[in-house]
Amino acid sequence: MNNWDEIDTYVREWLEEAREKILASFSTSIEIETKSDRNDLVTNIDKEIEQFFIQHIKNKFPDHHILGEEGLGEKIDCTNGMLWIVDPIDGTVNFVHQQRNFMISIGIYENGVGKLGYIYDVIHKELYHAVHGEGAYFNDVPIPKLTDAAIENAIVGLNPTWVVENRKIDPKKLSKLVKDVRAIRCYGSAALEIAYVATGRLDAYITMRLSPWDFAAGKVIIEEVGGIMTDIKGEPLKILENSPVFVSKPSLHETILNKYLKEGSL
Ligand code: 2AM
Ligand code: CA
Ligand code: CA
Ligand code: CA
Repeated sequence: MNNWDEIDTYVREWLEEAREKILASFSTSIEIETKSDRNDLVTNIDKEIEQFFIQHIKNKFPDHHILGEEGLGEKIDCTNGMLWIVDPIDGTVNFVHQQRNFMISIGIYENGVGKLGYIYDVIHKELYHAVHGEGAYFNDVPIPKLTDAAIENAIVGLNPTWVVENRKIDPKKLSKLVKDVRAIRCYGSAALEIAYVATGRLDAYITMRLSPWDFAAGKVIIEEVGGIMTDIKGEPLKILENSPVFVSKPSLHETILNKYLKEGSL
């Protein structure tokens, strides 16, 4: 039996310490490298913060497993036991260019079930978190269950990358969606956008290319407020696999899926 309160206390302590490190890094010269393409960046700070969490987790919970974006954790191929899924900086391009609009994202899973989720907005000092079965919180205030929104009143998080020619989706499908909704927003941090759906600032978020560390924490949070997170076919996500991700208020999820995303919906 795990002591969730004990884990929660440590996570909060480490998030604060990580925040201090990130803020201090703004007055240093940051080393930036590209990863898969020129829009995919990593810095020495991403690596340092990941290493910081790994060291603390290993020290306090030696039998827990850790998957981190920068690969400093373990190679994980099964969900047995306790698994921490860590994105030290989600929104690295924003971190580098804007020094805002990035998050620390930590999902804690037990035998494949999301138990705790933390998304921390370092700059605003705002914590989104959820405890499986108990609810989700914004700065420790309970987040109300999501109510529905009509498509014409909806604000949808979507990167314009997916509305121009691309290899993942027919751009015509998404351009119809862009025309029908009230507004589109693109923040450049998947964790932030999922947290925004959970708190009703966005009604839905669609993206074609996420990894487990981008959505692990968000999934725990969104499900606690009655939101739905699937791939763009409406299939459940597998926690260790890369996938397109579609997260939304409940009935809007069905509407967008049937009217815009499914095969033959045009
Ligand atoms: P990251 O900043 O941790 O890499 C940007 O639109 C969002 O998508 C960010 O949350 C970013 O996470 C994530 N993302 C996932 N894979 C990406 C990739 N290959 N290139 C750029 N961003 C990626
Ligand atoms: Ca990255
Ligand atoms: Ca990420
Ligand atoms: Ca990252």
